Amino acid sequence: MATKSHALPEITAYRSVPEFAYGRIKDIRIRWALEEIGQPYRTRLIGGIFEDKAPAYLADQPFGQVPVYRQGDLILFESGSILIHIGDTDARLLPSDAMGRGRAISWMIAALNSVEPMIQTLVALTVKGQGTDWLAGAMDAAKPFAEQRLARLSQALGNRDWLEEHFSIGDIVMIDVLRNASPQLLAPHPNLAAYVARGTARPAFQSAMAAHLADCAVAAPLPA
Ligand SMILES: N[C@@H](CCC(=O)N[C@@H](CS)C(=O)NCC(=O)O)C(=O)O
Repeated sequence: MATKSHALPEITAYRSVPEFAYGRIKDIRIRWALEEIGQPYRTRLIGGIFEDKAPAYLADQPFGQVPVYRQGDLILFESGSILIHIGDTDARLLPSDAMGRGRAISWMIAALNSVEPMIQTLVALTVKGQGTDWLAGAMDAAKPFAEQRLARLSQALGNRDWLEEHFSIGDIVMIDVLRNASPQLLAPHPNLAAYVARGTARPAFQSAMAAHLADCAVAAPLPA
């Protein structure tokens, strides 16, 4: 399990992002987990999302993305890996028994690997395809994959509050992923819409989002 360190955790975040990404950057997942367990942290702002990243940043995050987590000598990248580390310090986020821990991590990886790519593809197409003649066809091709994953997820969640008996890092990532699904995509699954509403109503999410938005501005559009 995690080494206890008394150093204050630091996470990276952007100073500015384009409008479509405002309130949707993945440092929110980490802030949310830290807020859930009352762990104070500090933020290191690294500029704009599309600015070149300094070599020192690329040494910490090879893809130049947010978030990076630093605590003492420990430097982690990838939101999933960071959440397992934080979860290992507090069973309210990640149960310590093998079954509970494994199930929560399975859900978190399912969110990252089986659900997020489908939804992210639709978001990327919508952003990049605005005003093009290929957008409608590309959306028609990509949407069934997202619809199928959401239908399966809805079935698995059923009428439970959380993916397993207790709230965990699996719910943090799954809810954050589902926040990016369009209302039309969620509409056939009222239990998923309610699940997102339940998660984002948690005081820890609200505090995380407020802190995130306080750090981050909408970037001015690039000159034409
Ligand atoms: N798999 C990474 C994804 C991180 C990610 O997509 N970060 C975005 C912001 S939400 C970013 O920094 N994008 C800039 C880029 O990819 O250059 C994680 O979960 O940490």
